[in-house]
Amino acid sequence: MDPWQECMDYCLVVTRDAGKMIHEALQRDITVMEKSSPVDLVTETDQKVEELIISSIKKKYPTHSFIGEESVAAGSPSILTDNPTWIIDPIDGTTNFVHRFPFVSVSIGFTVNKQIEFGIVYSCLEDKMYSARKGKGAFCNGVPIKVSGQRDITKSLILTEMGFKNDPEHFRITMSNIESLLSVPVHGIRAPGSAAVNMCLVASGAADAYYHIGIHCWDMAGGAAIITEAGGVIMDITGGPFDLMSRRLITASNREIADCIAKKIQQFPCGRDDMEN
Ligand code: 2AM
Ligand code: CA
Repeated sequence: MDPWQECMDYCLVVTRDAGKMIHEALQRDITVMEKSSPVDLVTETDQKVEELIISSIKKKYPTHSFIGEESVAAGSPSILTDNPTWIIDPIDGTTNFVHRFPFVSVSIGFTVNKQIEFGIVYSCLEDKMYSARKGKGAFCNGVPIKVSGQRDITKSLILTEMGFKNDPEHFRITMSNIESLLSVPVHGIRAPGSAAVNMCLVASGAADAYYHIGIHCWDMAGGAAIITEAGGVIMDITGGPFDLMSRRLITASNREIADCIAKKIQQFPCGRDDMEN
């Protein structure tokens, strides 16, 4: 008997309800607020969707823990413990949501003893429900998915994100990393705007790798389960083991491409989710 399957089944129901709420919000005017910078956006919908998800899950699993993007923004701690923990991004791709650019997702990862047990990413506008339970494979709308299998970086399509950065040195490194990879050369670089969707695009073979410095555990937790179960690799940008709280990752269809990216990119300090920054 799988103790966490029931949680996963319930997560699918809640994620679908969250997607419906996002769809409805897209029919109305969207009021945008700024968080840490003029390009760090949040809307009432981010907050309402997170409330819906957490209140629904809490009713059924009152002893479980939660790390949600908007709850952390409002002052809740983001410390990962051994307790069963739901790591939630109610809208991953808020800037896309604001512009109605079609990669907007709900991302939920579930950990026990700090290990990811399952992940769900619902790309709402595409109506693609990605899911993965540890040891049981990755799926999109119930159909198995797997990574591309591409081993040659010169034939790869790579995803990253490149928002404005307050620190000019971080900005310079982000841009120069893109230049180094384009000069390999690779087939192309894309920035779809939702970290969770990016991981699912690699998991389903539509792209060969994704790297990012400066994201958060709620952007990565759901997708990490999906990429692993789809046969891909996920690691730290140094090439070491992936750390959910480290705010950075390289994920790829295989180790060769991941290692090539690790060699080509420079890092900059981005702090950790489990420390005051
Ligand atoms: P969000 O939409 O939940 O904020 C695009 O920039 C992708 O990176 C989105 O998934 C976005 O998540 C995520 N992201 C999270 N933190 C970021 C940061 N500090 N800078 C840039 N992107 C960030
Ligand atoms: Ca978000």
